[in-house]
This record gives sequence, structure tokens and C-alpha cells, in this order.
Amino acid sequence: MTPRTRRRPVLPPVRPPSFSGRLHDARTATAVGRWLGLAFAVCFVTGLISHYLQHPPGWLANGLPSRPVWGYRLTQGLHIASGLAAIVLLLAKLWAVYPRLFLWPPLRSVRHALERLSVAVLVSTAVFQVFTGLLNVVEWYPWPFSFVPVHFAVAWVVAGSILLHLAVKAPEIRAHWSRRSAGTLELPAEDARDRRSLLLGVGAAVGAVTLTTVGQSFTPLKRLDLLAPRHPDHGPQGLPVNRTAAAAGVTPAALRDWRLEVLGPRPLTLTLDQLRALPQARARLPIACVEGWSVEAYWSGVRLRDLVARAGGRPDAGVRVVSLEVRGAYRVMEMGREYVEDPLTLLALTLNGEVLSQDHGYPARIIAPNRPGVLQTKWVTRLEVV
Ligand SMILES: Nc1nc2c(c(=O)[nH]1)N[C@H]1C(S)=C(S)[C@@H](COP(=O)(O)O)O[C@H]1N2
Ligand SMILES: [Mo]
Repeated sequence: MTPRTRRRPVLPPVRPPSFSGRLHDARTATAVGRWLGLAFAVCFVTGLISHYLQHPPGWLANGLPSRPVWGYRLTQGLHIASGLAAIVLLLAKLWAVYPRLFLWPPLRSVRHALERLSVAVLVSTAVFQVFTGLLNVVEWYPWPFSFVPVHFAVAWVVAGSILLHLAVKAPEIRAHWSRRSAGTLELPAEDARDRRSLLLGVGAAVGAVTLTTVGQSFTPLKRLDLLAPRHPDHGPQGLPVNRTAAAAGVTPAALRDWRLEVLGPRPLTLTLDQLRALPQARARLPIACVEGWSVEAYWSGVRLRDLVARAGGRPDAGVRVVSLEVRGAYRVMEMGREYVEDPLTLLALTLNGEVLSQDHGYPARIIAPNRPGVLQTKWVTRLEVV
């Protein structure tokens, strides 16, 4: 025996944690992942629609569709509902795969390192996206950046990471796609029943979240709307208010000398009585807030295109709308030709048969079909034909 002269210090062996739960497997991850993928896909597409309706690129600014009148109501309702469902599904999915965080050795190859990096990007951006979206729904912004551009940019990163993830995991997804294909993989038979229970539980949680919130926009279910911050019926004149006159700095004193200015080739100024004396039109249109609530109401007032014509504007003009509001992101709004031309686009003076309340934009507000709520400008004081 050769005597060892020097002994290397021996580190205690590293023991990664072990997980006794049996459902942290690819079949569970695939089953939940399919629904999560669907929720994210719906959320992404409806989010793009919302974004481009609010911030159309130049070439689209005059070509946005003003029909169907309920279009934005539907897509934004789906955006919020799929986003809320995605929170539950994302939690279930993370539960299914989290033991992989503790893989040992953590990195086996360059390829493995890249794969883990892509999953890290996917998980962090997906969590960020549903988290910021949820807080926006409750109008709480505990961060230094502005919500809309960041939420929009990160959506692309999530979408790209999901596509990459699908590509990397394609063989496993294919193998575990259906119960039948999974049956050939020799997963323990007794897990199947437990997995079914787990998936039923996740489905029930998604159902509960959806049913207790979707009534904020899908009004037939409004009686179940227990968890959404807005109820479609609660507010002055039976309609919620996002920003009150007080919050917008619109004071009774500022309203006393109110006039509507219409700037164009033949500029004019109108008092409220003069506006009321013009031909009035009526429309049943929804207000659909980006934060998820929406509700239909009856509006009446002067067609925007009539006001443009009076100011000598061409029939295909766009309009810039300026509010009396002192500051705020929605003080100035641009409206493309399709909306200006639409006979349902009104400078509304009444809501559900009554003079607009101050919080709903007295004396005059915009209401247009198929537009995000943020663009239904209240307390309008100037129209600029452009
Ligand atoms: N001038 C102005 N108009 C505005 C807003 C605003 O902050 N300022 N908020 C908008 C938003 S976000 C929505 S959802 C609708 C809500 O209209 P309502 O308060 O009459 O229901 O008004 C829009 N019009
Ligand atoms: Mo809104």
C-alpha cells in the first residue's frame, strides 16, 4: 500500500432537495401549459388590438375600423379575462415544474445553460406581465416606469420566449400532448387519477376567477361580479367613472364660462345652448375601459361630422379633441377619419336620457363606436379639424 502523503479536503456531498410529489412531470406541465399557452395567445392578440387602437402607426391612423361598435368591448373583455385566467394557470404551471429549479448539476452543457436561460426569461417576463396587468386593473402603480409602453414591450418578449420554449420542448410536448400519447410513456398508472383531480382543481380555480370577474364587461353575469374593482352598474347615471372631474381638476368655476371652440377653415365658437339647438343624434354605445369594465349606455348629442362640416372641414378630415382637464394623459386625443365620418360618433350632451353629470364629462364628451375608453374624451372644450 502506498502511503498517501497529503489528503485533499473532502467537501460534504451536495444534496439537491428531493421532491416526493409525483405530479411534477412533463404530462402535467404539458396539460397545464396548453391552457396557459392559449390564455397567453388570446391575451397577446387582444393586447395588440388594444395597443394599435390607442396608438395607431401613421399609416393606420385613418383606417381603424369603427365597426362593430362592440369590437373593443369584446377584445378588451377577453384581454382582461384571459390575463386573469393566466395568473391561475401560470401558478399551476410553475408548481408543476419548480423542482427543476434544483436540478443537479445546474448546468450540464452550453445548450443546457441556454435552455435554462430562456426559461428564466420566460418565467420572469410572464410573471411580470400578469403582475403589472393585474395591478393596472386595480389602478395601483408601485413602480417608476409608465405602464403602457413597458407592458407592451414585455409582451413581445413573453411571446418570443413562449415560441422558443415550444420549439425546445416540442418532442416532450408531442409525447405528452394527449392522455393516449402519454399512456405509451409508462407513467405510473395511479398518477393519472391524481393528475385528473389536480387539473380539475386548476380548472375550477380558473372558472371561479373568471365567473367572479367577467361580469364587469359581460353584463349578463354582472350579478356574479364580486372580485372586479368596478361594477358595471355602480356610478353616477348608472355608469362607472374612471377619473372624476375633481381628480381631473375640472372645477365648477372652469365650467361656468364653458364654450366649444371648433377650429377649421371657418372656425366657430358655440355655447351649450347653441349646441343643444343643433340637430341631435342618439346612439346606444358601450364605454369599454382598458382596465376591463365595460357597459352600454344611451347617448345623445351632435354628430362630430356635422361640427366638422360647420367649421368648413373636409368630409375626410381627422380631428384633435382637447379637454378642459388641466393635465393628464387623456387631455388631448386624436381621432382618425373613420371615426369622424361615422354617424354614431357624437359630441354627447346626454347620458341615459339625462344631462351628463360632471364626472361623465359635462358639458360635452366624445362617444365613438369601437374605441378604447381612454379615447372617449370628457369635458371637451376644443375640436381642431386637421
Ligand atoms: N378628459 C378625460 N377624458 C377621459 C378620461 C380622462 O382621464 N380625462 N378618462 C377616460 C377613461 S380611462 C375612461 S374608461 C372613460 C370613462 O368614462 P366615464 O367616466 O364617463 O365612465 O373616460 C375617458 N375620458
Ligand atoms: Mo379607462
